[in-house]
Amino acid sequence: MCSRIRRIAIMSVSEPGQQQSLVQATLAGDQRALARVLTHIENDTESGRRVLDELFPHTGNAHIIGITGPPGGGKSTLVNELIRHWRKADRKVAVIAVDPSSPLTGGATLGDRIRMQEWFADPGVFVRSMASRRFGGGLAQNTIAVAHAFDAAGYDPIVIETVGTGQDEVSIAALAMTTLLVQVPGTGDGVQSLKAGSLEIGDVLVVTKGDRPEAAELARDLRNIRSIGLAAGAQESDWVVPVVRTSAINGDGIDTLVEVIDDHHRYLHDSGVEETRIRSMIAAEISVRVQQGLLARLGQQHDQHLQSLIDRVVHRDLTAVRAAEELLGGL
Ligand SMILES: Nc1nc2c(ncn2[C@@H]2O[C@H](COP(=O)(O)OP(=O)(O)O)[C@@H](O)[C@H]2O)c(=O)[nH]1
Ligand SMILES: [Mg+2]
Repeated sequence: MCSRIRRIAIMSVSEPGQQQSLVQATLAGDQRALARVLTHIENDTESGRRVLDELFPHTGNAHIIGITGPPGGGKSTLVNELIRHWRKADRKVAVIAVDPSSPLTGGATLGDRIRMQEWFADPGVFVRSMASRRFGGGLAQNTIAVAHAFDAAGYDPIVIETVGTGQDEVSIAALAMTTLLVQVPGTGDGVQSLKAGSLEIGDVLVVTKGDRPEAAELARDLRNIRSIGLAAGAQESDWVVPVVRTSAINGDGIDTLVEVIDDHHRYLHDSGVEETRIRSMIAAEISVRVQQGLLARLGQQHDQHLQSLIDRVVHRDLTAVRAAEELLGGL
């Protein structure tokens, strides 16, 4: 039943005229059209790709902000506070919440749903949850394509929330212009447990749950780490990574965070770093696609071929390195 409905939805944009009107409606700010477009793009259908072709020339205007940190770290709560501020300034805000949970739950936690209900009736806010599918909890594969659709539809800023687990943090930093790295006080391990280099991806360090007693100390420690150069900021040497302590309970630090996010955007622009960053974001996007494409092709390769290579490796006749070379050569 489900797949039949989906097929009908896909068919309905296969006509060039219908596709054109869906694109026009999306560009004009029609949320229902946008929702359909997002589904096509998320499913990476051919019509989704065509719609993206049409929308893409209208992109490049939004500030794409990544927010990452541990699960339960207060990211969604913080995003909710940021939305409130941006709405006061009459900005159209999109949020893409990438969740590692199973596709069955749609990626959103119950808490997220309740929180986001606040915006249900507000046409200036669009929240989309995406369950990360492959690559062990990494960025949902079409996250950035979804961000492009929001961009074309006039949303600015666009926030991508991801749970930070090693590699994801790096990929969110590669796909966003400004990355907020969330650090949580009171988890009992303070800054000692920080992995070397794990702070480097943040353009802004945010100590959430700032109302907790340990928050001030964590913020101080992070400032110290920054001053000895361990958190020198992403690639740019003359941006001093701010440490901002926020609390969703008493509202502290949210104004400052909004300002700091704007400062970073302005800095990227004024310093000329923006262009480099945009190029590396595009490079990251292409490389994710290439990886996906290669994996898909590998999967399609005759299993027989793979099995025979495995046999040879089993018999020490070939190294896995050479087996991989041979598979890649056949792509
Ligand atoms: N004390 C305190 N708790 C918070 C704050 N922000 C979020 N929380 C709580 O932390 C939990 C996880 O928050 P959530 O935003 O869903 O975290 P996420 O998984 O990082 O998105 C929830 O129970 C929130 O109520 C805060 O500023 N102060
Ligand atoms: Mg969340």
